[in-house]
Formats: sequence, structure tokens, C-alpha cells
Amino acid sequence: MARYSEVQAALRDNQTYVSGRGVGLADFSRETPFRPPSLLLETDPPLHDRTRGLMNRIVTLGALRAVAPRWQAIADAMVEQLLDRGRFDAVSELGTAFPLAVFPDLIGLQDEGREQLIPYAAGVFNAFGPRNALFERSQIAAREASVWVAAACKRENLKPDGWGMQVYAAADRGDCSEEEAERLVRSFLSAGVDTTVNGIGNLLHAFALHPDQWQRLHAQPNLPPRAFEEGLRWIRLAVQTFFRTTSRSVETPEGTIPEGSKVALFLAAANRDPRRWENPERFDIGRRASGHVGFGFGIHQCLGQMVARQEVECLLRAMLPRVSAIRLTGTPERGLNNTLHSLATLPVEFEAVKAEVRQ
Ligand code: OVM
Repeated sequence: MARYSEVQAALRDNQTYVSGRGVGLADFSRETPFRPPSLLLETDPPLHDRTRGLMNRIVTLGALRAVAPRWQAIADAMVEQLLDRGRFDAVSELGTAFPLAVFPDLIGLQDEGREQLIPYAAGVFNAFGPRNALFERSQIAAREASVWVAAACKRENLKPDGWGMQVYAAADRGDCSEEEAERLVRSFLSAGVDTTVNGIGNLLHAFALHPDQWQRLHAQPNLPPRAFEEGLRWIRLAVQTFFRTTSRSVETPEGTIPEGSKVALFLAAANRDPRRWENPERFDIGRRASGHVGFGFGIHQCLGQMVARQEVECLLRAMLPRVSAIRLTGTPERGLNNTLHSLATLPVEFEAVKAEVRQ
């Protein structure tokens, strides 16, 4: 399904289009999952509601506000440094560097080995696709990272003040078992890094391709939330597709979908469906883009979206007073991934706002 209305309807009807049989191409009722299934992403109610409820009490705006000043200071320093450098690769030095500078601390991960999160996430997102060469290659490449992540999720390796330990606190209260807590922490590490890494890279790419929209953002007194939503809609954000599995046979105008079918939901296509969006191919930060399915829709809608918003907000607040233009200095390279819309490189140059006009 690639039309907005169909994708949204399938996401809404989570009893017919289930997640418990996997949200990649593999049907967990026929194939062994490549790892123990996620207790959030790859579950259905009632289990999903219990785990999601527990996580919703940890992932809060209040908790994020508490770290916002620190994130802003990190973003400011990073952007200052990149301005001095001139040319740089925005994928590695901003898109990857910034999330890695803030997210692992939010979870309370051990300091050693955090760079393993990158190959780990590539392995996870490739595994939602077919068992092709890319799948096999990235599983091999992520072997060491998977061992690191498994250890990082354990209670004894988490710092006392992060979201990871709060999951264990929920286990102590009886909201979940110790094993469930461990796997829920794994969800933070699976879903929280490569999504924002690629989202930020794609967003910077969007502004490099549309200098007029960057100018327009400059002219706004406050960061318009609409700009973020339009970024998510237009850039195809990170996740291009997720699957569901039909729990019964479904009649559609195009024919019958038998029970047990894997249904690919093309989130990125839905976000550019001309039946739903006017001039869908136009990147327009003034558009009313809320309602996009870049974060999904319904009960599984992105748990970490506030984290992603705050990361992007900090970066844009760091860039707007300092960067007058983002210029491509070479041809960006795509990063191949079975699920993510990914960039491998984004060679850019930041043009500095002239000192006398800096706020
Ligand atoms: C999880 C998980 C993994 C990848 C993506 C995701 C976008 C969740 O382990 O729960 O959500």
C-alpha cells in the first residue's frame, strides 16, 4: 500500500494488520525472527499496551526539557566548530556526531564503545527487508556491535540516572519482568540512533537543495514547528517502509488480501501522495504537513518523536543565527539500506552569517 488513505487505514486497523508477526518482510509465524522480537514494535495489544504504557511514562517532554540546555550547548559548539572548518561531511560530522553526543547519555549507556550503535542499527534496519546480500553483509558487520548492545542493555552496565535504568525501575515496581526490561532498553538503542542520524542528514540535504527555504526559515522570529513536520514529510525521513501481516482475509477495491499476507506500507510514498498533498514534491516549510506518516500512525506511532524533535530543534537553533547558507560541495552518496532512506556522505560548506548581523 502506497496511498496515504490506505496506509493510514491499515495503521489504524491494528487488529487486521498486525505487528506481532513482524514489521519486516519476514512472517514470524513461519520464520524465526533474526533476534528476539521487539516488545514494542513487533507486538500487538494487550502486551503492546503494557510495554508502551511503561515506556510512555519514561519518554516525556519534562525529561527532555531537563536536558535541553545541555543539548543546545553541544549543538552550538558543534556548529561553531564546523563553521571554522569550512567544508565537512554533514553525515558523519553533524548527522552522526550530534545524536551520538546526546542520545547515549540520555539512556545512560556506558561510555566505552558507543560508536557500535551505528553498525548495530544498520543491521536492525536492514533486517526488516528481504534476506538479500545487504541483509547478510550487515548482520556480519554488526556481529561485534550486537554483542556490545546486548551487554549495554543490562542493568549492571547502565548509569543510574538515564532512561535505561528507569526501565529497570519499572521492572522493580512490577510493571514488567527483568528480561522484558532488558529488551525494552534494546528498543531505545535500535530505534533511537539511525533514525535521527539519517533524518538530520536528509533534512540538511533538503535545505542545501532548497536555499530559498533556508532563507525563509531565517526570516522567522521563532522556529516554526511546521518546518519540522514538512521536513519529515518531504525528506522521506528515515523509515521508508514497514510491513504488517493480515490476521484475516481482507476485501479491498483492488481484490482480496488473503489471511497471513505481508503488506508493505510505503510510508514515504504516502507522504507524497498527490491525493492527499498539494504539490507533494515541493519542499515548503510553510505547508500544513502534520498528518504525515513519517512517524507512523496509531498505537505504534513513534515513541521517540519528541526526542527527534528536540535534537533537530537544537541543531536548527544552533545553525540559524550562524549559518546563512548550506552549500553542497560535492555529490552526496546514498547509503544502501533495506528500510532506511539513508545518506552515506553529504559534502557541504556552511556560509557564516556576517559578524555584525549575528544575534
Ligand atoms: C525496536 C525497534 C527497532 C527498530 C525500529 C523501531 C522505528 C523499533 O526494537 O523496538 O522503531
